Amino acid sequence: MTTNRRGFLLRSAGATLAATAVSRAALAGLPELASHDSAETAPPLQPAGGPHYNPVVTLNGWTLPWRMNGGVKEFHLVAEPVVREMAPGFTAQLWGYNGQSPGPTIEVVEGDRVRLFVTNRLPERTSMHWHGQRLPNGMDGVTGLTQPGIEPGKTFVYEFVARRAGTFMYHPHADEMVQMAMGMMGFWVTHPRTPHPAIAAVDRDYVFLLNAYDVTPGASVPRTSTMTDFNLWSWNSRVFPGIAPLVARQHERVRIRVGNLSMTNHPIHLHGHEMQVTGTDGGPTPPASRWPEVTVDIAVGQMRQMEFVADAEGDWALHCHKAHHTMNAMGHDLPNLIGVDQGGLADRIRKLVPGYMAMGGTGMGEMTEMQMPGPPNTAPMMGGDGPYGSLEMGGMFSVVKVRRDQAPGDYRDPGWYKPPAGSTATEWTGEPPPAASHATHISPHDVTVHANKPSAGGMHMEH
Ligand SMILES: [Cu+2]
Repeated sequence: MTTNRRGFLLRSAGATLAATAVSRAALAGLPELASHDSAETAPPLQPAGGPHYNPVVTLNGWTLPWRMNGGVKEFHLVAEPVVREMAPGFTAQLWGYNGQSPGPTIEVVEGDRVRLFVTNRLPERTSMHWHGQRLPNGMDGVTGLTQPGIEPGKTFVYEFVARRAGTFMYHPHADEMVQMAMGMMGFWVTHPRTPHPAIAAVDRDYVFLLNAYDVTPGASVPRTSTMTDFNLWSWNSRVFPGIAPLVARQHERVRIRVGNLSMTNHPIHLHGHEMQVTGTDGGPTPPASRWPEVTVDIAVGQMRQMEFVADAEGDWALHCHKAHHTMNAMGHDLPNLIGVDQGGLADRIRKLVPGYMAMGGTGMGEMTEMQMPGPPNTAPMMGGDGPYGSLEMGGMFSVVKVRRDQAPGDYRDPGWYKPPAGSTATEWTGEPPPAASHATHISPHDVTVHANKPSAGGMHMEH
């Protein structure tokens, strides 16, 4: 049985799970299959019964309901093809769990005995690895090493005690290159059972995974053999402007937990505040070892939990600092034409590369305003309309929205920040600066154009 999104929202809003009252016969079967078909951020799933914890919020995702069965928390994950809206106007055909990529977040308490049913609805075998967990070797989910693969149509059962509080993830250990490039991954949070000296109570606790895809503009299925040259850099399989904001009430303590299952590192940069790394997938960092950062680099296969006090009101950018990772599909493999008189140049290149469009002669910002057309089902190269025009961003970018009047526990987008009068950068209207003494002129012959590049990420468009 599939729980639709409306049903899920109603259940989580009621802070109770229907799963607590199931018949004995039902408990002998698989847990009810919960599925989620929306890319909106679901409200946090409040724990039914004790112990209490402040649940996490999965950006553009949701948390998997469970049922109690004889003192064991039971979850049901289904590996299956999914359709993911990665940004408005762009939908990808991925593989994921329970209707989405990434799969739902699993949230438990230290000491919980957990039973996880994993059903395979993919055309090839898979397995599930519980990244970072202390567990019996045979539950570690490495195909061929600790278990046979889960063949299509089959269900495996994993069971272990969540021994260590912290930040974890799950992903297949089977045909990894294909299955992770197709979006198979999910988040796992184990809350401490009793207060832990190195794990602070926080007011907001956000989680997301860093992932990347290579989808040819106009297509919808990722190329899985790509090693480094991805063209969609995403958080929870979403690209800006499709990534939800992280909302906080002023002075709240905020934790952001991030895991990296892409193929390169991502320096995650927060504006206007200082963060501390309070934990990794190896556990909480000792408080005496912490130092302030405004950019935290997250290497491949690593997780970092960062914390800060949201004491400055405003709309603060949170993004990967690799500039190519805040661009969407069509921004790659372009010649730099800044300062170039392009008269006739594009026509000449078009003879070599049908459908070629040039980067703008003053940079690429101008192109976001032109709303350069791409093939159908292509994320805009960069964009996102803010209160002052285009943000000229794509990919791994979002906004931390800190508001004095945001109610505790309210995760709704408060809209754009309205700064106090006189506190915003404005145009100088006094005497203009002297004109530049000389201007650089670049001739078209100085520009390198790779006419033989395949069209994977470039702006080679068919008309
Ligand atoms: Cu990055």
